Amino acid sequence: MPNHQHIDADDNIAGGGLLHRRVFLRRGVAIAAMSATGTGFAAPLEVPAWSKSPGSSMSPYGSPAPDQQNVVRTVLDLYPAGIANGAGVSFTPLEHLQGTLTPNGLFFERHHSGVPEINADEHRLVVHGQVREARSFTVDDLMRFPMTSRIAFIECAGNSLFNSFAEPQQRRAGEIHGLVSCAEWTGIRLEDLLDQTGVDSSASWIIAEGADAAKHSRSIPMEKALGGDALIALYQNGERIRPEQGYPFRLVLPGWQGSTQTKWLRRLKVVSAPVHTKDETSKYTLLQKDGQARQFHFEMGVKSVITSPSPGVSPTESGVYNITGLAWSGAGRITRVEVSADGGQSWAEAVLETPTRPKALSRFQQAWQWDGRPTMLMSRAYDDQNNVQPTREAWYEPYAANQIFHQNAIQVWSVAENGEVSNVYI
Ligand SMILES: Nc1nc2c(c(=O)[nH]1)N[C@H]1C(S)=C(S)[C@@H](COP(=O)(O)O)O[C@H]1N2
Ligand SMILES: [Mo]
Repeated sequence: MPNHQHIDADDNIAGGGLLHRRVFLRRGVAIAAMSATGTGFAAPLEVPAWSKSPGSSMSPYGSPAPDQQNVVRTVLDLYPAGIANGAGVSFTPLEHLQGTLTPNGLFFERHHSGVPEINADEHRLVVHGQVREARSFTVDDLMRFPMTSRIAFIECAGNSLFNSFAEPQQRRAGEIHGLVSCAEWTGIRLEDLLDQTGVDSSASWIIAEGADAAKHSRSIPMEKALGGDALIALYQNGERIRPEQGYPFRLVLPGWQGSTQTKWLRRLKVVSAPVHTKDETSKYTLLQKDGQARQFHFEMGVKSVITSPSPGVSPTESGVYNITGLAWSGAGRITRVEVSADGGQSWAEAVLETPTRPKALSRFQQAWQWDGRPTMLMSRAYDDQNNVQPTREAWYEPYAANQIFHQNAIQVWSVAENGEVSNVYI
């Protein structure tokens, strides 16, 4: 490429051909041509078409960047159309996201009977049962309470169930592990609400029922309800909670099974024993080897997953890469994440982004120089309650072969010579 540069006498700032750096600016064209190798920068900077006239006007509500059409949830209807509409899941595309908060439009969904169209003016929250005074609250009533904000993940008990299959399923990171999302929830402390009705001393559980056709219902121990972190959430990342997440409000129980966090909440009944609803007997129980099913296993286990590299997010050539991923624990705070790039023979402590918050997603980073040979990448998380993420084999130990819930085993990504990443069991 022709390069009409000229070196002035005062460009020489030292002997041996050392030049003032301004010559680099003059040599812009040559350097731009070199930038294919990653060493150049463009100068002089051309003025692109989009900079030559004013852009579009302000908008009442923003939208995602234009090249993000593939950054969407993967929707999985669990039944054929017409059988049980709206019963299914949609997965957060974890491999496309950074940071630790999930954009509201990409928060995963799990509905047992679709998203009800609730008229918020007519919707009520009834608190009754073993209380001093039963009450019915409108949305406006609830809006008058003092509000608390808390960053918390929600994870479906069925998250990662694809790794319970006998053969490893070839799906993207989010399509295996994306039934977890994290938001800043704002609402009323459940404790403050129950203070309004009073709770009998004989009461020890609360039934939380939703207004959807499934009447999703769970029995919640009183200790969690009064424990300080339980919320009736009206806001999600600052805006009113989305219809998919439970508009006009939902229960948020940080660290617990998603299933316990009743959306479209319409009733809290204070009782003295769990009521064994369909949602805590036919589902969300953990079948053991001995044929017994463990009920009321609420806390989500310590877990992590590498989101890059991952299937579809492949290294292209040997060189230095930044491995990144997410870690979380329903028991508390992530204290350590280790990464292995040799199939678990050796581990390095990854860098955790701080602050790490209890019962919220944490992000880890790990520099990696890939030599271009096949290898296996894994991550292992630790929390402040002395829990360690198990291997798949160790995780399975107590369970029957078809047990799928609370799958928090170490994910192994195999990297092939051509950089392709796949899901493997070791
Ligand atoms: N009313 C009602 N609440 C519900 C559900 C439901 O189907 N109906 N699904 C539960 C399950 S199983 C999960 S994992 C979470 C999912 O919350 P999300 O859709 O906001 O991600 O909501 C829980 N609360
Ligand atoms: Mo769930």
